[in-house]
Amino acid sequence: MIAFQVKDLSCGHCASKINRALREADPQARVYFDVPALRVEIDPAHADTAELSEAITAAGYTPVPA
Ligand SMILES: [Cu+2]
Repeated sequence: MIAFQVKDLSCGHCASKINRALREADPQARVYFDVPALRVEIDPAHADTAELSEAITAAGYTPVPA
């Protein structure tokens, strides 16, 4: 499991944008959000931490490994 704190993850709309970006990077990944905790957890099929971080950044958010 790979986890990030995303301080600008403020609502379900943000979560859906991040989810879409992560699934483009790794279509088989399992993605779990805890919006109140500003946290996303990914159980990847093949992507590594750097690739997932880049996908979140490209979607316009700022992930910090957690
Ligand atoms: Cu939002």
